[in-house]
Amino acid sequence: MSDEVLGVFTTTPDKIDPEKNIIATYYVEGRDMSILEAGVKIAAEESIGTWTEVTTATEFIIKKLPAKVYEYTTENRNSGVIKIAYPNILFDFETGGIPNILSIVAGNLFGSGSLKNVRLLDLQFPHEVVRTFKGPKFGIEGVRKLLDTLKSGRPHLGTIIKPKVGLNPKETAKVAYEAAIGGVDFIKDDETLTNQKFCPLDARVSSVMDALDRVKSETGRTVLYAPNITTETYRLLDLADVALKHGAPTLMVDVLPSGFSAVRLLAEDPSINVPLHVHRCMHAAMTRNPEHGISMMVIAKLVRLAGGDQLHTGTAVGKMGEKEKRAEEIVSINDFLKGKFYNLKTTFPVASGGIHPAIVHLNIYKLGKDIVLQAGGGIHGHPMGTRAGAIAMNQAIDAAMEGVPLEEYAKDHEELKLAVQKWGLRFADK
Ligand code: CAP
Ligand code: MG
Repeated sequence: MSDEVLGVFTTTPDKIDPEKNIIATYYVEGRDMSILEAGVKIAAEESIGTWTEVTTATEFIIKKLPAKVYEYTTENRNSGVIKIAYPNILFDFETGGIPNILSIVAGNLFGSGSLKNVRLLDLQFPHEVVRTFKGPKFGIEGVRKLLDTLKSGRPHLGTIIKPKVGLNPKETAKVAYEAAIGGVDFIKDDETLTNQKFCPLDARVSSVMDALDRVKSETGRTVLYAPNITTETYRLLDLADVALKHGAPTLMVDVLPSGFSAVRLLAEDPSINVPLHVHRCMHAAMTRNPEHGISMMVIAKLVRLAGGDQLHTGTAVGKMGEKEKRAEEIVSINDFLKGKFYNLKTTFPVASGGIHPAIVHLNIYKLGKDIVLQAGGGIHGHPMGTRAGAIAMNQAIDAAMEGVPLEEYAKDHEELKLAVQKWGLRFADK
């Protein structure tokens, strides 16, 4: 690699203003090249370079647009972590939005023949970028206000209607009613249910909302329902209209199959004034390999920019994810979602997948109280049915909030006792 190329695409940390650049951190494994050279391959390909020098570059291009490697640590001879600064001027934040950002910081580099592996670990955004986004309309505080849990600060209890597909609208509403009477705060469709013939969206939302209205008049409690409106982009607002017309108090979308722009389209539409629940199915295709892909932290940052009010980030213990490093990574993602991000509202982290009463304590202990704990099987699989399943989950949350050990609490709480008898005190995935 020539000194000239190194001169264009590298610099020192003191020359980098984080307000004038998007900072990307990558794990990189080059093929027969140093970690610095591997970083330069990325910086060049994703800003102004190609495989050879071209005769068409102008002074403006060479002076203003190159991305620059400004920090790197070598782990082995060919692998390490690098930081690249992409100058703001390289992007079209106003009209290009997240697609343009991703085409640059997470684009061709993944296919580069010079790199054996590359993983986008983190993105740091300057204010100039963040202020072009509206972010979540509700955030944790807004969702808590709807459910009147601001004062108690307890975790929200959610459920996913199970089986994940196949129930008709009336059957779905019956399960929703039982879960709501049992005490859940939030009910959602599963990620694979949208508008199938056996359970059309309009009839489903109207039946479920009738059931939840009944719960409201019988108990005074508000329970939220998020129908899944994941679809082709050009149909998204139509499906949102259908769901809202039938009273949906929240909407759900699968962000990776539909794209970050789907979330943003819903979040920034002035006629949609309900929280957005964001499911992350498909994420593990990118997030799971520690040496290649895109981290969940990056996905979480983009979802918050796009306007997701609730986002699945995983369980400290449950059925999904890699057990060993789960909690630590999730805690840092959840801290980002709950923390300050310029003027954007927060995003409520959702822990879902294999949750049942006996693992509630550990999840709250590791992930905190600002969490939506969702149980599908862990509610509808209760030996006495859905209502008792919801009661048992709430008993487990109460026990954790009061600092009483679960086994102790289960002694005089029948539903919890039965749940523990069925699932034991083990983790769902052991
Ligand atoms: C949970 C769930 C969620 C996964 C997603 C399911 O159901 O509905 O989609 O948890 O995982 O179908 O598995 P159960 P993540 O409560 O019955 O397990 O949030 O980690 O992406
Ligand atoms: Mg699911």
